[in-house]
Amino acid sequence: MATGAPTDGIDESEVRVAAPPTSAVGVPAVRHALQMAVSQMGVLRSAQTLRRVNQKDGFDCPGCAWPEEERRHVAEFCENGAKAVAEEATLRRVTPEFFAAHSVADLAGRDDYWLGQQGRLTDPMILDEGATHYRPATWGEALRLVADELRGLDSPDQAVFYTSGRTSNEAAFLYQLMVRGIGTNNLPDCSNMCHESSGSALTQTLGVGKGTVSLDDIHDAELLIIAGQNPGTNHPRMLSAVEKAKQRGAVVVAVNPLPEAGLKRFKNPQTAHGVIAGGTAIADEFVQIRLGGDQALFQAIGKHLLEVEAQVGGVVDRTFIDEYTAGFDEYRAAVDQVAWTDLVEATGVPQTRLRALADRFRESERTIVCWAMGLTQHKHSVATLRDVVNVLLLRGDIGRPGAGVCPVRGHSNVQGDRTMGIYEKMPEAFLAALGAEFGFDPPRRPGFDTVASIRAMRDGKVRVFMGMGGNFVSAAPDTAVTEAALRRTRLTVQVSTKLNRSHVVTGSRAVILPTLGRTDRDTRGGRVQRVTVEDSMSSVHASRGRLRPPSDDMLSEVAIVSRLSALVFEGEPGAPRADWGRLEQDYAAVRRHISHVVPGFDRFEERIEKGRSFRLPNGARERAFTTPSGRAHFTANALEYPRIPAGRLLLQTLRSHDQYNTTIYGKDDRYRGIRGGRRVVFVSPVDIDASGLSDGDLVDLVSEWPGASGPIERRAEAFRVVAYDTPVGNAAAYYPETNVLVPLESVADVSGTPTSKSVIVRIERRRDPVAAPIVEG
Ligand SMILES: Nc1nc2c(c(=O)[nH]1)N[C@H]1C(S)=C(S)[C@@H](COP(=O)(O)OP(=O)(O)OC[C@H]3O[C@@H](n4cnc5c(=O)[nH]c(N)nc54)[C@H](O)[C@@H]3O)O[C@H]1N2
Ligand SMILES: Nc1nc2c(c(=O)[nH]1)N[C@H]1C(S)=C(S)[C@@H](COP(=O)(O)OP(=O)(O)OC[C@H]3O[C@@H](n4cnc5c(=O)[nH]c(N)nc54)[C@H](O)[C@@H]3O)O[C@H]1N2
Ligand SMILES: [Mo]
Repeated sequence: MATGAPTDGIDESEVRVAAPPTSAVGVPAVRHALQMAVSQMGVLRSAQTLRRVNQKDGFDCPGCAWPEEERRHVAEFCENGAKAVAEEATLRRVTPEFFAAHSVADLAGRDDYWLGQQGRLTDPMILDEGATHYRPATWGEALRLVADELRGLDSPDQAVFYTSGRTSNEAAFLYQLMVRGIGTNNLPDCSNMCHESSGSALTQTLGVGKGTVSLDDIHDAELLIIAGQNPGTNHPRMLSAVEKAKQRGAVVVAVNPLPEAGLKRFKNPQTAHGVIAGGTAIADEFVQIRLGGDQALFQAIGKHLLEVEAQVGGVVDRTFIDEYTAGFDEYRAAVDQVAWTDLVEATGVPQTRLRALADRFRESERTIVCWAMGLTQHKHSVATLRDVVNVLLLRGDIGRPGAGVCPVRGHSNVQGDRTMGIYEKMPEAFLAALGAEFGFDPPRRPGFDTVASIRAMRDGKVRVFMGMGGNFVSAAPDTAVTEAALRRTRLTVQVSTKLNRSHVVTGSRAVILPTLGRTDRDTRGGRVQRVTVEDSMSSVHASRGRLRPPSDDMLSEVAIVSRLSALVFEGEPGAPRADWGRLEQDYAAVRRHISHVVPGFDRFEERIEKGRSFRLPNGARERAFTTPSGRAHFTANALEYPRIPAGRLLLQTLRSHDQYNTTIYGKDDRYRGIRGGRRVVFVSPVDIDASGLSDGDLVDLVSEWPGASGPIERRAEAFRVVAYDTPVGNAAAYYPETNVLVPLESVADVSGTPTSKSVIVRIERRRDPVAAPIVEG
């Protein structure tokens, strides 16, 4: 069976490669975003919609979780936010007629780009057992089908309930209530594939699995480290904050295997300086690190700081360490033992440069480390992030203005969903409060995370898969295994805004429940309802859509969960006691429940009135560490880094500039000089030479993973080799095309996150080089 997006007839001979640009954003970005918006929404709707992004009383941008500046200019413009909005607010529609014209097999033969371009889903659809086509259904019939299947389970653990990070706080809270009411904690989410390593490391060391800084802290930092993150594409609004810090004298260091354009120079489209002059140089220093070398980098910094401390003193913040932390001696002993030769080998950075970088920490009174997927998606990610924390603790850089940890979240409400209880192992205090509020007994057995869910489905232990947003099939690792796993279930249910692969790789039966997005007006109980979200810096605010929904018969996520819950719990004695009919009509009633269950949400309704926002409590920020000991913890971590076998490369799978995770906006990656194709693999010219390849060759990528009887191979076909500035031995290619290569078994220690940034591959030549002209950049 073919898996993943189809690969027949792929022709990347049209791919154009040019030298990557040396700056990001600026006027071309604005032009590009407007073109995409107008093609999806038309001129009028584009103007109306883009004006309201992230404005007070407007809607929260579905693009990313970076917080808004307090004083927002009209149209704080971000190219990729505008693209995310345009995708959702598109005027294209996927109607029952569309499903009548396209069989599921036909749809399965299209790629993610084509599927996403068809537009917004408008009607509940059912795929009956053995049917070739989805058929339209009423809400009543579709929800009844799902409820009956859930009520018929032998055990509640035979169902799995996934969540992606766009779901509002209100919907997420009701969803986890429904799931726990059914009797399981099987609540995998996109975070398991994303920042789970951050949560694991920070909870253990600082007592809170979230960042400790605010936007003001970013502005006030003296030293900003941006490691394993490509903000020019994935968090463009972050660059405005970094620009402000730079204007106040901050030093910025980018740590990345790739010289990403957005880290070099930022042309702020809001300012004359950005538009007319050359923009702001972002990184004062670019550390081109080997994939997976970051733990070594931070150990090197800690080692140098402690060496200088031993020689001349005055480096570490002794008062802070004594008063607030534990484990310092163990940490010191551990870094004392690591050899500089190993640190240099792991990072690919000379010792003198490592020491010079450490001196920047010594010279800075306020340091912030920002990171994203480059640090979280490795086998040793949790240890890496613990070593980041170690260095900040040495200098007392936690819980003081202008300093701290800044894991930069992905989806716009991924952090809020977790706060609301979307987690397979919520702490007892939360479960107890939930049970008390709704008069039932929530299950205490930990549930499945994403990888455990796939394993359970693969092994035939799951009958129902439900997705609250997202695109599980394409986002999850090991595409062939994941697809086969989902096909073993009896029912797959997707609550979605847009068509994607998860609608065409199904259980024996499938249901599509179309839902409202952030930009849509949500009228319930005669009033336009608001929802709330939490950004990457723990700030909660309301979001209200304004656009007319794609069809009049659509339901919000809150309404879908409420109605489904009412059907599932009908006549069930031990079910949560909730007035589902009321909750569906009045989201303030949902918020009232949240304020009783979730810490930090007291006076919830009042605090989000009139576009206001409030910050959730964060002990680490106040140096009131909520670890069991009440202290922040240094940790001693054995040094790990990837060893690459001879003749192999270490592949990272990452995002292009024209995609939002599995949603593909277009086939260009402007900031890396790529146009017209996505099946490219970036390889160092040294490795290209050494393997007898040439730039422009067409190759297969083959990943290798040890199996019981010899290595197991996974293949991604037909990629064009692009000579690129990446460390020798490292390569890069886009996700989700390469997810087929990521073994399900390959996960991060502790957090269980798939190791999407370190896949061992070999490259096999397919045929003669495609003639790919180099265009002028
Ligand atoms: N436009 C747009 N915005 C998005 C998204 C999107 O797809 N499109 N996705 C959203 C989501 S869910 C997320 S999680 C974020 C993702 O935001 P990012 O984490 O920026 O996304 P990636 O493309 O995975 O980029 C990883 C970066 O880390 C670097 N890197 C890879 N491995 C290593 C390593 O071992 N060490 C170091 N130091 N660097 C490394 C890569 O070269 C790349 O620059 O963005 C969010 N925002
Ligand atoms: N190889 C590899 N794999 C990865 C990654 C990687 O870097 N490399 N990154 C991982 C990361 S960081 C993440 S976060 C995951 C992303 O995994 P997911 O969150 O599952 O994937 P998305 O592509 O963001 O989901 C897009 C779909 O969400 C639906 N949607 C959009 N908005 C809404 C909404 O408001 N409500 C509802 N109900 N549905 C909506 C649409 O139907 C759309 O098709 O992928 C992970 N997978
Ligand atoms: Mo993510």
